[in-house]
Amino acid sequence: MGTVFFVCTGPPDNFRCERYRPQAVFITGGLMSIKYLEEAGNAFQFAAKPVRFERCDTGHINNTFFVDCGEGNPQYILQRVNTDIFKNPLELMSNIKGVTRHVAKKVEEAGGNPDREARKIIETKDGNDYYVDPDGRYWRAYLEIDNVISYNSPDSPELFYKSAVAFGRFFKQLSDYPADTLFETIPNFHNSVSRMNDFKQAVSEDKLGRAAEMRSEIEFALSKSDKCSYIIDRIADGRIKLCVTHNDTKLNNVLMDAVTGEGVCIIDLDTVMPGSILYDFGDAIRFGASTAKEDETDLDKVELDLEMFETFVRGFVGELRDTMTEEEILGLPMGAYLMTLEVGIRFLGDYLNGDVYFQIHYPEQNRDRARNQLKLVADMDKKMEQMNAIVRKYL
Ligand code: GN1
Ligand code: MG
Repeated sequence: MGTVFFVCTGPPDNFRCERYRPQAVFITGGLMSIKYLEEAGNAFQFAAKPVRFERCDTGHINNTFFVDCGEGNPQYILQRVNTDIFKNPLELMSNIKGVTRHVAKKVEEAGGNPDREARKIIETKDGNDYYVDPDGRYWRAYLEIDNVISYNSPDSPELFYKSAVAFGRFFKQLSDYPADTLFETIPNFHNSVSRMNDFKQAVSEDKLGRAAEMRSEIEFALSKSDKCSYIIDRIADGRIKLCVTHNDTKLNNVLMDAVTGEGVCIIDLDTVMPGSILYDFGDAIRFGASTAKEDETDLDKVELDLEMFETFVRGFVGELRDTMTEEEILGLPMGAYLMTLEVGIRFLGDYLNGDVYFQIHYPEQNRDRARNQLKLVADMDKKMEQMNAIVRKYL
């Protein structure tokens, strides 16, 4: 395991994120194999033929591999897109192409390095954005960025602050992007009302008879139904703007410089769509300002850290002061609340549906994730006044 592919440099204790930790090494014909991985690896315009693939286990949707093309060559990311979820991969890729080009241009104008500060799509040898394997599955590739770390939990407020600045900057870079040219890769992605309706349906169908075991969590979630329309009502009447948003602003979607700790590049652009800034703020809080990881099973460990909350507000609002309206700043706590509730009921709904959406690494993982997120919601209920007081300081 010692010589497996690492893109980070620095002391070993910096490899805090599993993204860069060799959990499972996939050498074709070795430990495990994924059908057509090697063919896919050979289809793209990489600097040399891949010598090793390493699986990245962090994401819950696509299958992601780090590709090592040998000493002295750049490294790449190869992904098999989950087309059960992203039903139109061509539209998906068209979004990503447009957005990455736009960000690259902004980086260049600011005198930065677009290969490092923007995701770079690698084309196939025949000039496409995608390789389609003989089973009809879609693969894509990106240039990997070196000397970066992706964190699964922020180990200091400073780091979380830097991630807030990075997400704020990304939002700003896309503020003049023609939103109407973006496809909705997953319709109603952060429409909490429709998420709640899906959840209710999963409860009433109770396909695997799991609802009885989850009765108290289900009741708790359902009791929050009337809060779900907070953001969409405000978008509908214009109090909150519809802009281009990332929609999956987990801390591990910012690559941070291994030396300076500054945010380098925002990744995972599958869900870049028109949305509200409250979504991006909220999702970042539910993931990064929790005192525990998303699937921590000791619920006593799961709380909202108000210091981290304020740190993120400072970085995010600081970066977006000129763009955000008072209504949006005041709505940030509800953004955090709803994004946490939403993913809680998505995990729980998926558990009831038989784990058909999120990838799991053990049978009850979606149940555990759901309990964790709903515990965080309960803690936010208690801390809402404090959150409101914090954001008012930044008006
Ligand atoms: C999924 O695959 P990943 O980890 O980037 C999900 C997000 C959830 C997240 C929960 C397309 O993201 O919406 O917030 O899991 N992405 C999709 O960790 O559904
Ligand atoms: Mg994602």
